[in-house]
Amino acid sequence: MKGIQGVVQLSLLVGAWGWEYKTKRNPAFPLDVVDKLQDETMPKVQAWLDKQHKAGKATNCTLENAAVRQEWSDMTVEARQEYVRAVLCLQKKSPRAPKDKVPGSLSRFDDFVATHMTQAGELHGPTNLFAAHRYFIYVYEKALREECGYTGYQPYMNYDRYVADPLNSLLFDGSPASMSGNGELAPYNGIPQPFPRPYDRIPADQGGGCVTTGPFKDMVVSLGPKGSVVRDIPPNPQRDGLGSNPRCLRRDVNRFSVAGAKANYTYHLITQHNDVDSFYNRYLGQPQLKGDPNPWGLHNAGHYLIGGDPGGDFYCSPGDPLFYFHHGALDRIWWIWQMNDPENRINAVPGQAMPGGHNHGRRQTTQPKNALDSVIDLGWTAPGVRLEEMNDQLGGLGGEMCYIYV
Ligand SMILES: *[C@@H]1O[C@H](CO)[C@@H](O)[C@H](O)[C@H]1NC(C)=O
Ligand SMILES: *[C@@H]1O[C@H](CO)[C@@H](O)[C@H](O)[C@H]1NC(C)=O
Ligand SMILES: [Cu+2]
Repeated sequence: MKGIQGVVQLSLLVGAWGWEYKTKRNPAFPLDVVDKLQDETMPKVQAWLDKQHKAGKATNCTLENAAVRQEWSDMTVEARQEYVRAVLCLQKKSPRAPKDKVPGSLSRFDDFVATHMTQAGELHGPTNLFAAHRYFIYVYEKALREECGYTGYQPYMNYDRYVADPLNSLLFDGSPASMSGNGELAPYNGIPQPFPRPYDRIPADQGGGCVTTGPFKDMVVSLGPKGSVVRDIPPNPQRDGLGSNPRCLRRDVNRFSVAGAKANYTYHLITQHNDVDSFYNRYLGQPQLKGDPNPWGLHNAGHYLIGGDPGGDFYCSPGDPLFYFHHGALDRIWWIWQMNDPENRINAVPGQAMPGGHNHGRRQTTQPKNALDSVIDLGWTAPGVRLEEMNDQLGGLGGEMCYIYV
């Protein structure tokens, strides 16, 4: 108790919430509006946890023992290299996916890509999108830790830090402590978007071809393609994309895309959408905001920052290891939104009021009345869990889910 109370009071005195006792932020990046909003939200998180504990729930998860997911550029060089090593390790471990069905999975890393492909409906219906991706990232983080000895947690990216000059950032500069750089220039036609012209596509940027720098320059992409927009990728030998199709990692680090994920967009998303369906729709960029020059929505803006192959392929996107940074970022944003009104938002599930929303994309033939009771099924990757457990990252799964973002 003593530790955290001390920090809280000290921080309140100086008018800011920091988690300095656990992690240092990189002073090269002044806090943006979303960082500030997150810091302002922390007392609400503490109050919510106190209330949960009084009610006898999630008794072992506290802000003191919660795992901490950091922004990539806030991590030390050593921590970034340790993370990179863990991902490379997962890419060398033997796959567990059934060989007959998924011959294209060449490693444990690929197992997750294959899961995202085969369970696409499970992961992407409106009721499931947030919670199922939370679970997906959690299970991946667990594999890095338990199978590859990683001692940290899954990093996320704060898009705003990579808007102006991504290729000279700590994420993409191609150094050994980066996640590798851009692909070589290989022009393609941009990424189609469901908006009226001139917003009907995100233009291509300066990449699109094979990645040639950094730790993932020799990475072998095997699964897919299945829904890619990048040219010149050899087709997969299986129609379902699960066959083996070894090729290079292609990337287009796309500034036109990430322009739609500047901090002001995220701030607007979190603060101007009280009900879960409008939050969900804005997250997906629907409908286009009046006069918005980058209307892609946070979800697409972040995905196509790392467009290419497999990053820009709806099914195979986790095949670019940056997928987990992007969905981590979205998970953080959802968490900040939830925690700004936990009583009303922690168990607010999108899509239940949308036409067909509750059943959209789901395989279960009998739907429970309440979406909270539905089961997130990641196939052979992880045990099924009730959706409600994933809504609570500070106490779900009997306290196993217990992490914060800083
Ligand atoms: C965010 O700021 C940009 C200018 O940098 C502006 O064009 C855009 O409309 C803003 N978006 C929102 C949602 O405020
Ligand atoms: C809380 O207890 C659960 C179940 O025993 C365990 O899995 C989890 O790691 C614990 N959480 C913390 C933060 O100690
Ligand atoms: Cu997905």
